[in-house]
Amino acid sequence: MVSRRDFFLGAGAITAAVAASSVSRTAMAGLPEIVSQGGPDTQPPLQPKNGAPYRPVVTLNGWTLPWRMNNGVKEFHLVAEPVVREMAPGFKAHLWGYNGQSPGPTIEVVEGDRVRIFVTNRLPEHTSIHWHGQRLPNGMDGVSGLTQKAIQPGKTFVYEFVARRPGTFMYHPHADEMTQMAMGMMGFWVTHPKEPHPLIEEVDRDFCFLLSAYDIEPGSFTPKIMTMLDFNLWTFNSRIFPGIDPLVVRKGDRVRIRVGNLTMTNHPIHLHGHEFEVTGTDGGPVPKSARWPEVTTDVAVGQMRQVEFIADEEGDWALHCHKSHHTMNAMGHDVPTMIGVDHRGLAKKITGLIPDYMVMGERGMADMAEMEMPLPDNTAPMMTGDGPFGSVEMGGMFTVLKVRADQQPGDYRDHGWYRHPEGTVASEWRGVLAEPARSSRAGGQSMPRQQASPDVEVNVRKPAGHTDH
Ligand SMILES: [Cu+2]
Repeated sequence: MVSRRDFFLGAGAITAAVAASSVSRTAMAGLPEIVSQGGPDTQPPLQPKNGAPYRPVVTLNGWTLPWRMNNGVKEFHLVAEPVVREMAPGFKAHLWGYNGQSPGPTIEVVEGDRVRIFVTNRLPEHTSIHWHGQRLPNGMDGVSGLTQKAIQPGKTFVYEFVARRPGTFMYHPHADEMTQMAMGMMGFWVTHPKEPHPLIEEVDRDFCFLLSAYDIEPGSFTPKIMTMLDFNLWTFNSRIFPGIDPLVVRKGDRVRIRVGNLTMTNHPIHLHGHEFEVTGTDGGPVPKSARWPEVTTDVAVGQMRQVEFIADEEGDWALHCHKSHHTMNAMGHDVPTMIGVDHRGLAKKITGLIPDYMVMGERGMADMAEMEMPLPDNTAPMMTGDGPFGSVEMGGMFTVLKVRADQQPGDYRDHGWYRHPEGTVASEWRGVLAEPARSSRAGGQSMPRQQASPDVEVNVRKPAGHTDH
């Protein structure tokens, strides 16, 4: 038998997991021990020690909550509490979450399992948990005021139901929802099928993450909860690129990625280099006759999608939200478009007034990724991330699917950048450049390169986050 320690592969450790066999009868009458997670590293899959076997999921920059078996019931203990979440190296957010992290731990069970979940509230206000997508008795649905009393600070409630259908689910509060979800309270739930299922394929790697968004002023720590639409941090599991771990797979693996959306807008999730099918939603498995190939699937608010593909193309493939503002980090969006505006001379004058003024965007925004722009202490650059060929110029909802022929089964570690075979990387043409042929109907002229008008007015706008001058 393999011990759980063997699965941790040095990526950090879940503290104080409790095996049912080591717990006395009196202890079993009490609450399950609280298991908490200190760091944001992706934890290796938690192999089931008891109950029906299954291939566990990997939660991106997250972990799965251990349980204890009590008389055939799987018992979990969730603690709603304030947490500090590292969103990217050097940038910490003060959020609310569960068991030390936001999002909370993934809960994994098997179809037919009786599940008992103790929920302890250590928040300054009442809460509840709604088990999104589950078939359960109405009084276990977690809508405070409607199906139960709210869980007051310091109190512990018990939820109990049978995980009736297999699939992809999530959990989140249904009490002061606007505040509590804007603060990061959410978690993933996977119910594995109890036997081979005609619509649920066995996969080699099974990843999951939630989409969440925050509005945190550069230099501050706490999200502005009143924000309705203009968020500045778009996250996979409360992490932003380059803080999001890659999805590392072996060439030829059948891969499943499960995504749930708890932001205020939709996210078209796009994978490079492969086609996938949507094989399930929070409503259950999709009939085979209703599946079609995609490279992007839109995940609307409150929805979950599970996509599957064979990872048969080696390389480092981008996986990201296709809304280009969602692959950026915190930055004011009220910066005017300056492309084509010639700042020569003007920037010098402004620098006399505002010493660290920087002209942004006259040749596009890519300079932002390479400029050493002064940042407040607690934030992340808008466009960043070093790849093997330079800056990736990304942020937010962006990560990499790493497909490797020599990745060992069960190994999720990142072994570095892809080594491209000779002659397979786009490169500079060093031959002669011919004059482009122009169509006579197009007037034989392209658009002028610069605005010719001498009357262009340029207002001085400082980068967001600069309030000290
Ligand atoms: Cu998006």
